[in-house]
Amino acid sequence: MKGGYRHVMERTLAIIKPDGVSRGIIGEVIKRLENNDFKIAAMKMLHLSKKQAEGFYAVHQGKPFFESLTAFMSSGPAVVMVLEGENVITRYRELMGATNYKEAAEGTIRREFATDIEKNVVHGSDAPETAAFEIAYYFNNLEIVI
Ligand code: IDP
Ligand code: MG
Repeated sequence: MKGGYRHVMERTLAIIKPDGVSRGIIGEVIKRLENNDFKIAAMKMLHLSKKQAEGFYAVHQGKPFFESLTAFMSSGPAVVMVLEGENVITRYRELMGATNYKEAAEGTIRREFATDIEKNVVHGSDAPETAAFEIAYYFNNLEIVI
């Protein structure tokens, strides 16, 4: 393994959350994806029901923020995307920044646009297993075009 760097082709699930859509920063997020060489393999807009948001965030069931988070995620339309590329899970999480925008690195999407620890504009899968579950939650194979 040259240089100790593993080249891993991956897919990840990205969401522009309802706060990002309602504040008119869909284009801003997509511009950053394109500028940073992320390949968009699938994309659509949808408005989750409360139940659908609870299913998507089932891993957080029982946490104090679960009720509020799933209400927020079902409060309006969101843009869901599949991104594909080498180490895309980590690379996209770096572009997003930390969950809490106050702790997010300078220049990240959350640092620049989030208004709240909950309303933090974007979602990204955190591991290959969660990415597979999350992609299948929104897309079938015919909808993933590369
Ligand atoms: P992540 O989106 O950076 O992976 P997670 O811990 O998976 O962060 O949490 C999922 C989402 O739940 C966050 O993006 C944020 O919207 C919300 N959230 C996480 N922690 C808190 C909290 O302490 N208070 C309120 N909302 C939170
Ligand atoms: Mg997460």
